[in-house]
Amino acid sequence: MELNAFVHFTTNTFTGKEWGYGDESPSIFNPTEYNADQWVSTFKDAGFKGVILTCKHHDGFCLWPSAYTEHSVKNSPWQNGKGDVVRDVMRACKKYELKFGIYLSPWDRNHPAYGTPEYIEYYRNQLKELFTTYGPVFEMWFDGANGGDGYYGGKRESRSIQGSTYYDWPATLELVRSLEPEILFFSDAGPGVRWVGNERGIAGETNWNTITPDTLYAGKAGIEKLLNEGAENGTHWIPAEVDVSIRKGWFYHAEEDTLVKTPQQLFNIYLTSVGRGSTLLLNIPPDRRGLVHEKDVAALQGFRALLDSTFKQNLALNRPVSVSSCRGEDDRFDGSQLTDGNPATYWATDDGTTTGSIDVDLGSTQILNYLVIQEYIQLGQRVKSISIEANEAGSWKPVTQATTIGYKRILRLNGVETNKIRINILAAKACPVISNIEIY
Ligand code: FUL
Repeated sequence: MELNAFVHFTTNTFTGKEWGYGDESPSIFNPTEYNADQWVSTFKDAGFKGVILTCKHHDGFCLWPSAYTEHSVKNSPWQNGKGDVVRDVMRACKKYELKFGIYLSPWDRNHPAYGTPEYIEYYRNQLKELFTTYGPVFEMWFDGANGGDGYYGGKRESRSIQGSTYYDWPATLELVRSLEPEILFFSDAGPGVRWVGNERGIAGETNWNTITPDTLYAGKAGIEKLLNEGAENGTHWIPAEVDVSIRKGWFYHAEEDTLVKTPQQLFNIYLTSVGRGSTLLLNIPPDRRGLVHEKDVAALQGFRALLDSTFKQNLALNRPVSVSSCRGEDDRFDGSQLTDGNPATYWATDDGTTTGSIDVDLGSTQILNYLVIQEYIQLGQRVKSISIEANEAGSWKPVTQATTIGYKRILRLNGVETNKIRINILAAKACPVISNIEIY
C-alpha cells in the first residue's frame, strides 16, 4: 500500500492538548464545518491507499456513539448528538476506495475501571461493537502508552498496570480476528506490523522485515534500534510501519500552522520510509472546523507533485539488461524481467549463487537522480548488500551502495551522467530474486 493516512481527532482538537486527561466535557467537541469526505478525498488525491482513525485516544472520548459509555459524540452538541465520525470516515473510505483502519487506545484516562479486569471487558466490548458495526477494517492500531495519572471516573489519581499481562492481548487479538480474519495488527512488536522505533519518519538504512518477537520487551536496551532495523535472522515476518505527523503534534493546534512539513520534507520522509521498504503512515489531523487545514492540503498537493515529477519517466523501462547469470539459463528468469514493468516476473540466479550483477543499458547518456529496486517479496527478503556503478568511458565508477532492499529500495544517484548502470548484488541470504528496476 506504501502510503496510509493517520487521523488524530478528538476533544484534544478543541482543548489544545496532546493527551487529554479524561475529564473533558463531550460538549466541547463541536466542529463547525466538519466534512469527512474532504479528509478522505484529500488523502486520495495525494495517493494514499488507507486511513487509520483514532476512534478513541487516551482521553477515552469515543468518536462513535458507543453503547458502553456516555463519554462520546452522543453527548456532544455536534449534529445534536447524532454524529458518528467512525461511520462517516468508513463511508468516505468506501466512496473514495481507500481502506479503513481503527486505532482504539488501550489506555483510557476517563474510564472508572481502568486498571481492573472490568475495563478489559469494556475494551473488548468496544472492539466487538466497532468490528460488527463498521468495516471492513484492514488494520488495527494499538499504541504503547499505558497507565499514569488521569480522571478515572472522578478519582483523579495515578494508576499503573502490568503491561505484559494486564491486557491479555492474545485473547483480544483472537476476538478481533474472529470478526475480521484478514486484519493486520500494529503494535510495538506486531504481530502484523511493528513500530519503526521513532516518530521522525525514518526506517533503518538496513531494514529487515523479519524480527524475533521474544527479543522485544519494553525497557530493553537498544530496542528502538532493533525495531528500526529488524533482524536478519528473525523468526517472524513483521515489517516496520513508519508513523509520523505532518505537524509537530499528533492533534491539530492552530499555533502549529507554521510547522506543517514542507513538500520537500515529506518527500525526504518518503525516501526514508517507502524508499527503505516500509509503509508510511502519515498523520494529518483535522482542525477545529473539522477540515484538513489549507496548509496541510497544500503540503500534500506539493508532496504529490514532487513524487509525480521525480518518478515521471522511467528510463529503464523495456531497456536491455545483461546479467551475470540467470536461473537454469531459463528465459523466464533472465534480465529482461527486471525492466518489463511487470511486478509478477523476476530475475533470479541458481540456488547457491548469492551474488551477481545487472547491467542496464539506457541507450544514451542521461543525467540520473534515482534508482528504484524491488525484491519479489512473496519469496522473502534475501539481499544483504548492493553497490551501484555507472559506466564512464568504458570503465565502471562507484555511485552508491546500500544494504537491504526488501519490497522497495530507492537510492539517490546524485545526478550522475551515464549511458549504463550496473547493480552488483554483493551478498544475499539465498539466491537473489529481483522483480523490478526503475531509473529516473
Ligand atoms: C502514541 C500516543 O501516545 C500518541 O498520542 C499518538 O497517538 C501516537 C501515534 O501514539 O503512543
